[in-house]
Amino acid sequence: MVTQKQKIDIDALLNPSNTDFRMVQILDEEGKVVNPDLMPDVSDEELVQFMTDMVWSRILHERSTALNRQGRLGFYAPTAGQEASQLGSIAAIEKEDVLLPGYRDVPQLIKHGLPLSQAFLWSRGHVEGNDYPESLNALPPQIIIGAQYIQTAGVALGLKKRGKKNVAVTYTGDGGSSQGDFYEGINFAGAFKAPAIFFIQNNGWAISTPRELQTAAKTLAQKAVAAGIPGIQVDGMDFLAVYAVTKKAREYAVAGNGPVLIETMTYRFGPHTLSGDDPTRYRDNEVLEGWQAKDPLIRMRKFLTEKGLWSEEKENEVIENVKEDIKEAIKEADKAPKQKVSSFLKSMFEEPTQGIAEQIEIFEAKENK
Ligand SMILES: Cc1ncc(C[n+]2csc(CCOP(=O)(O)OP(=O)(O)O)c2C)c(N)n1
Repeated sequence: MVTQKQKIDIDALLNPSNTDFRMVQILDEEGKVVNPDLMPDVSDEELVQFMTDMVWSRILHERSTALNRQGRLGFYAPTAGQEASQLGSIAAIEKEDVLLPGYRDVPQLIKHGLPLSQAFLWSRGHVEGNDYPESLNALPPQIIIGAQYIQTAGVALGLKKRGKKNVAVTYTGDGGSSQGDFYEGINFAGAFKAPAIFFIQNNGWAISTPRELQTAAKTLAQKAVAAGIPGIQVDGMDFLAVYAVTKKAREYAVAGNGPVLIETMTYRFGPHTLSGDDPTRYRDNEVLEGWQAKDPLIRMRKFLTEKGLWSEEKENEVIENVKEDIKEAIKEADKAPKQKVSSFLKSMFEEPTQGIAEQIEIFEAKENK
């Protein structure tokens, strides 16, 4: 009998045939519907709200940049380019769901219920920026890359154990998807079927490290395979696609099936943060221009204008309202008492530990001099 000799073909292993990580898109760059089957069931009012949210975020970005340059804001991580990824996902999330954002995810946090004045205080490093209203189901933005993935797995398991029909939602970047915490978070949530939605906002860069050097993986969505959970890649410049995919992922998680990993293909138009990063030193202007043509606001504007739901006047009205809200919020933030080290220490524990209590005493003595 002739037996077929088995061989180990490592190259073949690189091409798993059971996975499809093609990018989900509904609206193309021209604002044309390319995938009508996937169109979410939303009203005209909702469509207008989606565009309003993105304009709001773009203006908030522009004003935050100016306020930072004037010394009136502190830390700021630019959001321009990521509006569809950020606002499209949060629009599909319920207020009772728990949000665990990263430092670039302040727009989602505000949409989830954080007063704008507190977002500004957070930027200034003021302790009151982290004193959240009881009704806000969120943690403050995480600065440690990837750490929020672990917290999300735990929060999601807690929701499940309490029998809640809610999800925990988190975001990291392409850089964050290389961290140990990332793998631990998705693995744990998968093992315990915890209702979590894990976003990787692939904006092309982790400071100056390009996506190509981040990993040999073809997509970041496929990292879900090893954790035994679904992974999906979506056009992160297409609000409707991000919204539709997030809605489906939420339904899946709430039904008890476990977590979902979503990679949004987006781009950071500006610098990494306003703390000294200069992207012209490491990236090609032509590539940036290519992505600017994919601007999520442009395609949604075209789509809605065609439908007779949007106009220049409407957009200007939204812009004026946003600018007014921002002025008011800065005024409100300015009213906060001067930042004290003792306030930070006091906010750490309900009952301060002995060491903290001693430090509070030392700092209060200095502050009261
Ligand atoms: C554990 C950890 N290592 C390093 C840093 C410094 N750091 C801040 S942002 C950043 C890059 C993150 O890139 P990415 O995850 O792609 O997110 P993006 O900023 O592009 O949204 C790094 C390395 C950090 N904050 N935490």
